[in-house]
Amino acid sequence: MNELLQAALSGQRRAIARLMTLLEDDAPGARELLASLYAHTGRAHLIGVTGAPGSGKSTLVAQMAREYRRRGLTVGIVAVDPSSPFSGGALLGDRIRMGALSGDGGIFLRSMASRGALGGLARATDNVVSVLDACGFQRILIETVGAGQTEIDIARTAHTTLVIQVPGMGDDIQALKAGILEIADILVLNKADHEGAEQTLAILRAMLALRAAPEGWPLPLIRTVATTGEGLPQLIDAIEGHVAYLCQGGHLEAHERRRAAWELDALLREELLRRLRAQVGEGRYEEMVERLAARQLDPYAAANELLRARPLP
Ligand SMILES: Nc1nc2c(ncn2[C@@H]2O[C@H](COP(=O)(O)OP(=O)(O)OP(=O)(O)O)[C@@H](O)[C@H]2O)c(=O)[nH]1
Ligand SMILES: [Mg+2]
Repeated sequence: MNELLQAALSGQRRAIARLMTLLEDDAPGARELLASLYAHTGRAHLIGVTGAPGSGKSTLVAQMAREYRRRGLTVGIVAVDPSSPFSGGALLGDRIRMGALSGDGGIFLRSMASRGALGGLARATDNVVSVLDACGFQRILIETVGAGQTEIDIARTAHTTLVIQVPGMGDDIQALKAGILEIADILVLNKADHEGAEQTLAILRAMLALRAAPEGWPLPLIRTVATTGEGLPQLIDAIEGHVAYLCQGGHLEAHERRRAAWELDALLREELLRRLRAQVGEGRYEEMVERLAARQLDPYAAANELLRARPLP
């Protein structure tokens, strides 16, 4: 087996980081590495943490890591969109360091820039998660800013998805209406020390009560103060409850099948598109885009024409 892979699997931190970088850059040999890696994955429990900018995700993730370490579990952390400029939040790495967890070999943190990841952020995240999983980290926390597609993609990756809400009406409740409840396995009201927390809690409870009676997993609502660690044992208990739930009755297998199909479809879509575009030629493709933009064609007609197109002689 590849030396670097061996070193990473035996827990050498520099090797783990280097392996992640190779995969991120899609360096020569990356595909083979990923293939060897894959056989070692499938043991970690993946936990997605999503919510609006500044809702306290990084602070919460640092506290979750601390609580898991107390319980003797190792933790990998992936920060997909570290601190948006407008929230005033610190980088997750800073929070981990502040929490004096950085010297702990049972924690591995990787930050990912959302720009420029080859093959898209979701795939890059999957690769980092695979490395952490293969290297034996038992719980993997994935922080993403709730901003549409990314959070949905991460929810597909994660076994357990936490949706973070904060006190206050308006946008937060709008986000819930926009279907975020569908991806949540656990709802968290963070900043429960803020004014209006009780009111928001009441609204959230009412919304949960209004939902069609869920079969199986009853979506829990946990209140936390990430800055002090209040509510963290309850949050980790809820996550572990979900782990236990998934392990019964084939839920985990169903989740893995959905995820596998989704990953395969994503790769096929990309490759088929690449082949089709190569076949029709960039010129004709661009021409079709122009005609579409000029409303000379509708999207279905344009797609059909390209699908029927034969390579130019
Ligand atoms: N009062 C209070 N402040 C909190 C709480 N949780 C987080 N904060 C503060 O809220 C700010 C943003 O926290 P972050 O953890 O950086 O939030 P984030 O969601 O990771 O932010 P982005 O990654 O930038 O989207 C920081 O100043 C935190 O100290 C909480 O429960 N109560
Ligand atoms: Mg953050």
